[in-house]
Amino acid sequence: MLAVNGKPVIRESVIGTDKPLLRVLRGETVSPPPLWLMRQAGRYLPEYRVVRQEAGSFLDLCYDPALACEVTLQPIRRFHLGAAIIFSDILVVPHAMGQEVSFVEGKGPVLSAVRSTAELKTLSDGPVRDRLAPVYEAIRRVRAELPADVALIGFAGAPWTVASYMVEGASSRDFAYLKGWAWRDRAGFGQLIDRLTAATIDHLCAQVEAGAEVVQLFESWAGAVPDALFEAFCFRPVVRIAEAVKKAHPSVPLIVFPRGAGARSVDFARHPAVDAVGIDTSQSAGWAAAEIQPHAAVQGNLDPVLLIQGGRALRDEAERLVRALGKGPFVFNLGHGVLPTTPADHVAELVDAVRRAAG
Ligand code: 1CP
Repeated sequence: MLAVNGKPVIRESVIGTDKPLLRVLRGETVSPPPLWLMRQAGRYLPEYRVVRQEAGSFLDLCYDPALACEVTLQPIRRFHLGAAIIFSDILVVPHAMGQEVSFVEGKGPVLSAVRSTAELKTLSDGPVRDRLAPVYEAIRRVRAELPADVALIGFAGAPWTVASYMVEGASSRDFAYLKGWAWRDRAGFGQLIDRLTAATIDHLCAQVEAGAEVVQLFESWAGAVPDALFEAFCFRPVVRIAEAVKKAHPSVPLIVFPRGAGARSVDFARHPAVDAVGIDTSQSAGWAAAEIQPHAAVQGNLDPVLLIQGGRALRDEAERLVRALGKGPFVFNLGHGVLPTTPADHVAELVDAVRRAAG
C-alpha cells in the first residue's frame, strides 16, 4: 500500500456524487469526459441476443427484474462506460396505462391505437408505478451491482414521442393521425399529453426512489412537432416533468434529448430544471459549445453509422468532438442509439479513442 509520512494513502474512491457523470451534470468539466451510449444494451451484443431468446417476448424481458438487470450490466462488463441505463422501453408507460403493446419481430412496436378524445376513456387511471414494479426492482438490483464509478440512468419518453406510438399504433413516417388530432382538437389532444405528463412524472420519480441517479427524457420525435404546436405539446410538458422531478428530488440531474429540435434545443438548455441537453447527429458540436454549454451540459453526438464503420474515421471524429466540447461540461454519447449491426469491438475502440483524445 502507498504510504506518505508513514500513513497509508487510500486512493480517493469514486463514491456517490463523485461519479464523473454526476460531476459533469453539476456543471463541472471532467477529462476524459464520461461516455455512455444510447441503446448500449441490445442486439449488437451476442450475449443480449441469448438472453432475449430466453426471455420470450421483448416485454417479458423488460418485466423480468433478473434478466433486465443482467442485460443492463452486459455493456458495463464489456466496456469502460460512465453510466448504465436501465433496460426498459418508453412504451412501458402506455402499457401501464392499459393500452395493448407488443413488439413484433422486424416491425417494431404495435399498439391498439387511441385516436380521439372519446377513446381516452379506454386508458386506465391511477399511478403507473403500481403496474411497473418489476422495472423498479430491476433498478434496485442494478444499483447493488454497479461498479463505484458508474452512474445509473433511469428514463422515460417525453409525452409527444410516447403519444406518437399511442396514436399511430406503430412507428410512423408522417405522423398523420398524431398531428391530425393535435391540429383538429387541441384541447382533447392536450388531455392525452396531460395524462402522459402525470404518468411520466410518477414513473421517473419511482425510478429515482428505486435507485436511479440521473433521469433522461427521450423526445425522439421533437423534429416532427409542427412549430405552432411545439410550445404546447413538446416544450411545456417536458419542462413540467423536469420541474416536478426536481421538486421531488432536487439533487437528481435531468437530461433532455430533443432529437431534431435544432435551434430550439437552446430553450431546453436555458430552463433551470434541465441539467443537460442531448444533441443529435445533425447538430454542430461547435454551435452546441457556444449556445448550449453556457446553460447546460451537452451530451452527444457521434453518428451511430460511424460506430459501425470504426477505424481511423471513428477515432478522428471522436477527437474532433472532444476538442469541440471537452472544454466545458460534456457527456460523450452518440447522436442517436447504437445500431444492431454495430461490431462490439468498435465500442471498445471508441472508449479508447475518447480517453486518448482527452490526453
Ligand atoms: O427485440 C428487441 O431487442 C427490440 C429492440 C429494442 C430495444 C433493445 C426496443 C424496441 N427497445 C429497446 C430498449 C430500449 N428502448 C432502451 C434500453 C436501454 C438502452 O439504451 O440500452 C431505451 C432507452 C429505449 C428507448 C426507446 N424506445 C426510444 C427512445 C430512444 C430512441 O431510440 O429514439 C424509442 C423511440 C423506443 C420505441 C421503440 N422500442 C423498440 C423499437 C423498435 C422502438 C421504435 C423505434 C422507432 O420507431 O424508430
